[in-house]
Amino acid sequence: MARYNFRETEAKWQAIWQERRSFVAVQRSDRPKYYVLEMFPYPSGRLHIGHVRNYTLGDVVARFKRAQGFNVLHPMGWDAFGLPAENAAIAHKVHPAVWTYDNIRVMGEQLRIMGLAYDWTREVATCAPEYYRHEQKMFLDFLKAGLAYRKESLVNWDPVENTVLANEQVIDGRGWRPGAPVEKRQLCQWFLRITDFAEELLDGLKTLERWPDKVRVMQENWIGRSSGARLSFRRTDGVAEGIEVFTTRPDTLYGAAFVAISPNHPLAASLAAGNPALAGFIAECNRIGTSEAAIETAEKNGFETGLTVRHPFVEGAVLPVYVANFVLMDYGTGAIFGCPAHDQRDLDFARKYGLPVKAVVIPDGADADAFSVGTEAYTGPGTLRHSGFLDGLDVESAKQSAGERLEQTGQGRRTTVYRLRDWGVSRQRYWGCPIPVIHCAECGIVPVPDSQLPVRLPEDVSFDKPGNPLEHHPNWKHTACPTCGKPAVRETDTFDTFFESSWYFARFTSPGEATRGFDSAAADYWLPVDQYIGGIEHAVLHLLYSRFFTRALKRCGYLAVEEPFAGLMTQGMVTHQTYKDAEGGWLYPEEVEEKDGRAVNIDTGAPVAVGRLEKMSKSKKNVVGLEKVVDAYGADTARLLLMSDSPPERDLEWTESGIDGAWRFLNRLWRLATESPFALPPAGTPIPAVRSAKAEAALRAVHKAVAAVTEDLQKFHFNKVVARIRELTNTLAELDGSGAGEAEILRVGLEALCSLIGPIAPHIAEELWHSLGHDGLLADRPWPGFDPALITDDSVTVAIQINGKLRATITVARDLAASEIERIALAEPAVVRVLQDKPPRKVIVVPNRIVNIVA
Ligand code: ANZ
Ligand code: ZN
Repeated sequence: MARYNFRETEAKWQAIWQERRSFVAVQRSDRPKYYVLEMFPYPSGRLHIGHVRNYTLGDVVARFKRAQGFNVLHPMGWDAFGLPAENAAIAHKVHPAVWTYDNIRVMGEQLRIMGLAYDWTREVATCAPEYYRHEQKMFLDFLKAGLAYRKESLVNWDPVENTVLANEQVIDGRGWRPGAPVEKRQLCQWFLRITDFAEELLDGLKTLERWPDKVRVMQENWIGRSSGARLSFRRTDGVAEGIEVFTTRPDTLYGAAFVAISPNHPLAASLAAGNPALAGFIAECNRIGTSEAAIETAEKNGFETGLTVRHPFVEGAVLPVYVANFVLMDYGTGAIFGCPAHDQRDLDFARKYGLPVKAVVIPDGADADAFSVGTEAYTGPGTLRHSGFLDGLDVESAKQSAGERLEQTGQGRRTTVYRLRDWGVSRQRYWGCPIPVIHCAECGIVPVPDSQLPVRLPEDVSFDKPGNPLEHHPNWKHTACPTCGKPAVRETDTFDTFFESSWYFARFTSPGEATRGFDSAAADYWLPVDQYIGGIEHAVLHLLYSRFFTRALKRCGYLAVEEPFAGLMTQGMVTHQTYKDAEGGWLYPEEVEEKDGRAVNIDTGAPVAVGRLEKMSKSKKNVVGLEKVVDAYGADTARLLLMSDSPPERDLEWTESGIDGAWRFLNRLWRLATESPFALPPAGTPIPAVRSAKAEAALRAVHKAVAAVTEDLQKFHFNKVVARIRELTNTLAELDGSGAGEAEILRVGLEALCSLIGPIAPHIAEELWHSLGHDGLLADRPWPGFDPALITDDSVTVAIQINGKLRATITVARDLAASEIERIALAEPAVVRVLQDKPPRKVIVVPNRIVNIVA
């Protein structure tokens, strides 16, 4: 028996698709467009088999939609700027560009051998000046539109490397590389005004019906809208300027015990000037990173300033002012009032510093005078007490009422704040897009004129010194001011790499466009992306930045859409068993074999501990190389396994038996089509009207499979698709050619199988299609239809239960009358035996499904 020769076949069809430009997209109005996109990869090295799941998912969608008659755009490119390239430069003395383009070449080849239906003519690499020059222009347009600005902001400063670190580079308060304790510093940085769109970005989530709920909730929380009030506490020392706080609970004002300001509040700095102890406290606070998470987990500490402020409603009452490490400078106003009885953090703080705890919201049913708060703050609903004009109100009414009073007395106003911060895009890095501005001593910040774009990265850089190589470069930053012509210096910061990924989906719509990044008409035709596919780890930043960027581009006249991604699918991980030797070192799967139910090291025979299933990752060595699988089994087999067993959003376990099973199935399909024991009629032979019962059943199975697979593909239930294809293959394998119509139906069935498996295993499908006598490409063939009359069954199986126990099943005509079903059920021998001549007490018939008998 000839085995399917995947090696020749896969290469052959890949060459044919390429030669015929099968997947090259063109803008056309005669078909509905469909844009499917997988999050483009960072070219970090070599892909393993777990990496290609999401590309395969996208490919199945692309091929299916194409067959359904859509005009499909399915592009691929490289998110090519980033820190790993610089680390490679430091570790291996290879230039970041060389490292990056090497990886692009390797990974591109890996994607090609998977047979993915990309329009490679649109490939982009974001580190190319032809790409990044456009985002320099976009940035300058944002600057003009007031959407970009520069301000002092706190950064994580690594005092050893003399450089800024991103939050994710700070681990337990230390820099990730040299491990030195990190400090906070004020530095001038560029920001994009994403907060301008906070409301819109929040409201827009409601329109994204084809996004997973959890992603929408995560974005909602990230944007974090809070309604409350700002109010100003008057100082008792006569200084006119009060301390302004933000609160979501103005109803609790009568329970206020203190006011606290952030260590980075301007008032804290001015108080510290005459107070070394306070200055020391502030320095101590600054030793932890700027991230909210770092602040959240640190122990709550305060410093009493000696300042006091007046209560806004209670004549004569004063509150102490603290500097407290848990108050963030960049949320609300950077100052709070604390109400210990109704906020856990305030309560912990009050207990630590001996401040009063006065409950003002009394839970319903509790006694107002007896109710007190111990170690747990009360944050639930209730009625206001000990609260002057608020007494007797519920929490919501009290918030309103307190807000109104603050406004009437000129002490504050109701307001909404967002957790969302403006997007800091400055990075002190080499391998990123240069920020196109020039600093002139006379003129200030001067945008680089269009005629001088792009500002290219210099190639001759050295990574010998810590810090930013652009800063150290001997002459790159020295230039002439475009306005006055005097010597000036370039901005040496580069953009956060999320900048590039915030608009690449638009670039793909017209990748050769040379003036604005993309052609507006092309963007408006193709966008939004109909189906976006990627990891859940991008649920917030990348997806939120892209949504913002699209709106900012719209405001600047680049395009018309607001939401870049109409549909989103977040795929699960590919997992694999982990292995450890006796010393606790990880082992690769190929170093391990199962022998007599025990795992042993192939070379040494030493026992191996089989560990948990984990996400495939190099660090645990539980990876399977992509080439290894493709060399041994072919891309189709790998693709089939990647689509089998688990729905896309769930994890998928990669096993040796799984790949073997997929391989055996494809060979089975191959033999069924090429080694049929009876001759197939020529293509196009009509199915005879008179056919055997077996032929009739097989024909129905074909139409049912087409109907079901079509629906499952539409819903992305790819694992079910695989199951149905296997089922149909089994049914067709039972035909022996003896009955009328069987040969014709086997042909029709095989042709349908080619179409159905085509999106998943496109090479073998193309080959079988060809071997069935067709000249054109399967890739160009429309998706098969089905006859609705052939997919409904005219008989149904009905279960019979007696006292809840299944006793028999009967097959009856669909929609048979209940009385008739009851008669047949009661005559069933198994039922007669159990009932033993006694009439049943009750019979409940659910037509087409079940008969329940109570004996
Ligand atoms: C008084 C109060 C009493 C508060 C009470 C809460 C409960 P969300 O919901 O996250 O918006 N807060 C305000 N600005 C802050 C800052 N910069 N750093 C740390 N905490 C800050 O939280 C709003 C609440 O967090 C505000 O309401 C304020 O404390 C605190 F029983 O004011 B509240
Ligand atoms: Zn100048």
